[in-house]
Amino acid sequence: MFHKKEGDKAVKRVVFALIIVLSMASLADYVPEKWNLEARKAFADQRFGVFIHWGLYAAYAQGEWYLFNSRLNEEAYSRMLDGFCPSKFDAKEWVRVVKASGAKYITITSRHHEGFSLWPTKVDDGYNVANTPFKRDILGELAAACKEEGIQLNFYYSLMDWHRLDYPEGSCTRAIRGRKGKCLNDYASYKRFMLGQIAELLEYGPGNIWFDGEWDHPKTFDWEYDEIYDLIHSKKVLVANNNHKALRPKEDIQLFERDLPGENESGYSKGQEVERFAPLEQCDVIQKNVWGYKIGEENFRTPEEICSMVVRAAAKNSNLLMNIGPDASGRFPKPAVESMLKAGEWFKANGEAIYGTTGLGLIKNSDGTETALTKKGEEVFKIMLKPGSYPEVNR
Ligand code: FHN
Repeated sequence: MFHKKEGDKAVKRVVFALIIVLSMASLADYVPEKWNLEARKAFADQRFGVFIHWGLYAAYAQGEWYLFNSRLNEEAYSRMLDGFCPSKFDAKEWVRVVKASGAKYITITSRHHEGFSLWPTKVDDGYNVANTPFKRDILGELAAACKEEGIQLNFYYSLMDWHRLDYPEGSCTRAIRGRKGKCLNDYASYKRFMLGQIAELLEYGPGNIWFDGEWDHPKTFDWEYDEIYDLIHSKKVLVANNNHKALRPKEDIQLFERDLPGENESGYSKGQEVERFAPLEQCDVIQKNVWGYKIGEENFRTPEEICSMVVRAAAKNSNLLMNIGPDASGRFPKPAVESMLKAGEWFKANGEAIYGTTGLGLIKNSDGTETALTKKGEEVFKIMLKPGSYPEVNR
């Protein structure tokens, strides 16, 4: 006997399976267009970029996870909106330092997990720079300065949100005080908001949108990326997602957090296959152990370290995205600037062995040194790496 209820259930199951299969088929059928392949190549050729983590958290000077770590109530934390006034912010000066360091692009946190936006977005509840005493469009000024100097600008965008109540609570967001019992858990509304913000960001002409925070939800959570990625691709902009997973179709750049591709140094990329046909990017920190500015943390990378990290990444066919966290005044910390400018001198003399090259591998020598191999055209560069020294390029 076939009951109607069971029949309905079976139909539902078949429809559900069909939806999954069809959505997988549409992803699997994805073939990157010509502009996309060219943009991927141009991105990979740059080899060295500067990451910037900046938001309200800079005013607290305790790193970008301060809201979470301090266990402050979100409502209390967000009052810093009235205290955000980085009087020394100068986009041209940032770009001058980035360019002189030998880096070719900037990726800035347009909005980190705390939920505060660095541009006067029209689609949020006012949690953005327009409602601070500073008022200025930080991303707009930076985009203009980058354009003037031929530096590409990309936008980090947090999927996870500690401020908005429509964001569906996940493993980490559950711990944010002040949200309990208030969450609407309305992904349709949250996705509309993200699409609105991303559309605004695309108007600044970025090279890529760099997502982060997917890991707040289990694998089964459907972020409905298709619509988001299609919007980004429609403006000929690349997609990157720091989900610590293998690349999915429509994702253009594989990311490695504090980790040389294939080495799982930070523990985020265990068993992760390294893409052979997509650009790779390793991100890391200049102020050790933290992305957003932390007062009192004086452990900054030396120029020798920065150059060696770029060389090691290049040997692995990857870019390196070195992070700087500007302070509450809007300035890059002085030791970061000093290291970056010195690194720039090395790139001026040796950039040929880095930019536009293909990585041929990293050999670990028995005496603790390493030999990095890169190639441009027919020319192979052998780069010797010794701890504490600048890399030495041999042809
Ligand atoms: O939680 C963030 C962290 O603050 C930082 O933005 C890094 C950059 O790769 N990503 C996240 C951790 O995966």
